[in-house]
Amino acid sequence: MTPKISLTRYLVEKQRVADRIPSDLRLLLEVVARACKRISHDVNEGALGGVLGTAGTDNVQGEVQKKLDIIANEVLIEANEWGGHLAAMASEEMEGIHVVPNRYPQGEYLLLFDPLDGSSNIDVNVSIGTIFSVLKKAEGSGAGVSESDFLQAGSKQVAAGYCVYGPQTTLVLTVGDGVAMFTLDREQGSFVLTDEDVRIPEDTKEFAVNMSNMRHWDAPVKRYIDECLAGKDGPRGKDFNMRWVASMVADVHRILTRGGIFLYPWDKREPDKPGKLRLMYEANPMSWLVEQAGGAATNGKQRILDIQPKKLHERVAVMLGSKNEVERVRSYHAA
Ligand code: P6P
Repeated sequence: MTPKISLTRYLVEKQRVADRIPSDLRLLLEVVARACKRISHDVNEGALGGVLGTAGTDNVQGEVQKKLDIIANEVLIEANEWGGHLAAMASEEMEGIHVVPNRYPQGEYLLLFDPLDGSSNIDVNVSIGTIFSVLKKAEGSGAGVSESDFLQAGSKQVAAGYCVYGPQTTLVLTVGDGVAMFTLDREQGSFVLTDEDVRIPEDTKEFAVNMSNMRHWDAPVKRYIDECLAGKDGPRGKDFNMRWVASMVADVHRILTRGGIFLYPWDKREPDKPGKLRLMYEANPMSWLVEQAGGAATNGKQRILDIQPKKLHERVAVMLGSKNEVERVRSYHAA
């Protein structure tokens, strides 16, 4: 029987053969994985754990916080404070950065996360997830840490991933040489390697977008979706299927698993905002995972990973997934 490769063994072997994972980064990734196991447990308790519903507060984005948003954020903060691998953390749920307290040693890594993405789905028992991105303080940035240390393009990430809490709890990770998936073995209490070379098909017949926003889109996005809807009698010459979970982690996991294109474009409801999704802890980690699996990710005008962030919580339009479809959408923006 093929031996089960645990996340720990995978990281140790990746460290030994590829020298891609220095010890502090390996510790960081194992700590994040353990935090995701704890979040998975809390999510799975649902009503039995009294964790459903709202917390009665809004987050920095002005969105109503769910109890589990706050729980997940606290689990990640507490798990990562003491290890000595991090300088600071940033979260969708916190306005400013969280600097590692002086009572603990500080490391060189910066951890960003959306602790529980898709939380509007919690109360209706639909898949949600934790998204994380790892940066390093720039060489020579000196002692201390500030928000400006985080403002690095997505191409500077040293690790990125998510944990989807669905029928399975699955951790998906890249450190820059491909994408691996690990499924939580609840009997062993460990993540087990279940796909070590995730590849996205370059073509697809499946798009993911919130169609209710169609009247608000820019012409290039409307053209792309209209052509998909026209099916085999239209310019694409093939029929398309549509999926929209309204949980980015679930939609991206489907695309990493069987292909597809995900779109959350700019729309004229809030014209001053480039998009709904956040660059630093949603679009960047997901875009790196997708590119590492052979896909592509654009904001319509440029590669998402090339965007130089100006603010920690800035938003971005996102079109990512099967390479040839993303390229088509990008070309419509350039037309
Ligand atoms: P809408 C969840 O709130 C989220 O940030 C993403 O996970 C998801 O793709 C999107 O928003 C859903 O947005 O407008 O369709 O509810």
